[in-house]
Amino acid sequence: MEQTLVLVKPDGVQRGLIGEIIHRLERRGLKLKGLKFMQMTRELAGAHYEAHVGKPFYPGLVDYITSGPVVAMVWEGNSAIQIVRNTMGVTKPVEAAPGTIRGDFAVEIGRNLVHGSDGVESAAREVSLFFAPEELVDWQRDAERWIRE
Ligand code: DAT
Ligand code: MG
Repeated sequence: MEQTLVLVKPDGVQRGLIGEIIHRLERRGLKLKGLKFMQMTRELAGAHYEAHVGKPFYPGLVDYITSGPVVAMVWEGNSAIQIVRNTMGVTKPVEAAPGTIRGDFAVEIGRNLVHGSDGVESAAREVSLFFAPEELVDWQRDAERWIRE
């Protein structure tokens, strides 16, 4: 079973899209494991985006992700990482398909609303950056058999 870290970025919070983004992941059939509303520090942003250190857009990226509160979540399910990525749409909103979060609500790469881990290793690393193990909830979803065979 995969887990993936999702962030509603500061633009998503400011634009009132927290509910919209959660709604889409919830309806898709993923299972919520943890959720917190928080202000990211520059230290956490640096750890989260360590793969981008040194790139030209890195300073702006850290400014943006720390510019206001975010919603951090862990979602679980088979193929959860790819399901979230496909529900988000591609990084550049101009190229994101209509029907995706970025394709429906965003226009610029520097305001692309949402983060989702891009692989098994980054997901494990990012989940542990934002959540202690005891902050992830074990629960049975009664609708499970109507979502998964
Ligand atoms: P994603 O958020 O789709 O996983 P990423 O991990 O490649 O994309 O990059 C992280 C964020 O950095 C991305 O959401 C927006 C920003 N970013 C990436 N490439 C960029 C670029 N060429 N110019 C400006 N911002 C960029
Ligand atoms: Mg990424």
